[in-house]
Amino acid sequence: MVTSNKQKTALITGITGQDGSYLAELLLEKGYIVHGIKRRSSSFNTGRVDHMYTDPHFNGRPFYMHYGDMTDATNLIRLIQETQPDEIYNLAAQSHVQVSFDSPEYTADVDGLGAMRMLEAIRLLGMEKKTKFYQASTSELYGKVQEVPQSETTPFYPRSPYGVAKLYAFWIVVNYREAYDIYAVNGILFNHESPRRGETFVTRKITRAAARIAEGQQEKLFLGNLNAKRDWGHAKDYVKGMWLMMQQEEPDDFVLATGETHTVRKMCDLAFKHAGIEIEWKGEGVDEKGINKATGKVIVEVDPQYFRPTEVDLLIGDPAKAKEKLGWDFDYDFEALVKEMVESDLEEVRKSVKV
Ligand code: NDP
Ligand code: GDR
Repeated sequence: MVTSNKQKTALITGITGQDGSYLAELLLEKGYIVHGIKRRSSSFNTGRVDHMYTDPHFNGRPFYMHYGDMTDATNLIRLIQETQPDEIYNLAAQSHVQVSFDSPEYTADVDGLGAMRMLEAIRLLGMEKKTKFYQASTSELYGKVQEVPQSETTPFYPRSPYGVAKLYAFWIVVNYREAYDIYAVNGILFNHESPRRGETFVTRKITRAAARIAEGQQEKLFLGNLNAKRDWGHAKDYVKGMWLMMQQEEPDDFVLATGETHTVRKMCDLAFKHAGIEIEWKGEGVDEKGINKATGKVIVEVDPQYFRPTEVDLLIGDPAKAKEKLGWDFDYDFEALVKEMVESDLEEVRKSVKV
């Protein structure tokens, strides 16, 4: 592998996920050598990053993938030793909050201990002065509402095994920073979405269904809690913030958010509107139904199987510190985000219908 002295090397865990794919693009554009860790799977799981080998814009740029897993410490140590990264972005996680109630031990292992394994590898290899570490922390740490808007000083009160696992990761980052002087940071990121968002997260589930219903490919959409409020931004904007956090004089933790919050119901209204459907809401609680105003057909129903044992009711972040100290800001507002996601899903549905 030919490398110039100035060229930085990054290692991204979770590169095949939504954020990993956008971050890899950003770093390749900035001239980094990018290494990513992917999991062995019985089917293809690299759909979000394959274009980095084939798209002429990226083709020829130094992009390498390695097999690995956050539960496998020796594998992680070897990969860090072999790739000698200047910056590690730890994005790998069992990232679905509802799934974490079904798989709490696995979630703790990957999301909590996984972060510690990476930090411990840096220490074991004596790379404390060379390698910076970014941890994908989350607004789920805030959980039960303590204050709004939530900032770096708001107390944590996680409400799921996912949130609790990420709490361990948050504090192990702080501890390794203080104990071993590692440049290690937490990005406390509020929900961020995109056309690459996994299909079981609520925004993508809604935009996909809106497109499919508009094109006559689906009758109804079943959702859980319509009253939950989230601060939704665009993943492309948020990976820029991750990079900025790694370029500072001193390591520190930052919130990235838009400062606006919307209910799941509002997200539905907007997505369906972009797909050409106006929704009218009737009923309450589990009997609440979203009706297509033009046809009178029920298109959204509440299904209690999607309710969580404990819910995070309201998230709204205060990104003032990131704006001031990092110069970070976002380009996409909520409306632009939803529009892009619906348009992308409409295109996908229309393509699949033609085949
Ligand atoms: P995704 O679910 O899209 O991606 C998760 C990535 O982690 C995938 O590449 C996945 O691999 C990988 N992964 C899962 N388990 C393991 C494992 N055991 N070993 C190695 N890799 C594994 O998440 P996002 O891109 O949305 O999020 C990135 C990170 O940011 C996550 O840590 C998430 O918890 C956190 N976060 C996300 C926010 C958001 O709104 N998106 C907000 C705040 C934090 P595979 O593709 O094979 O499944
Ligand atoms: P979240 O995202 O739990 O905030 O975690 P998700 O999109 O799963 O849920 C958002 C809210 O919508 C409600 N909801 C539904 N959720 C899903 N998935 N499916 C449904 O059918 C449905 N109906 C209503 C949920 O109850 C919830 O209140 C995301 C993940 O990316 C985490 O990894 C990340 O840390 C946080 O965002 C910030």
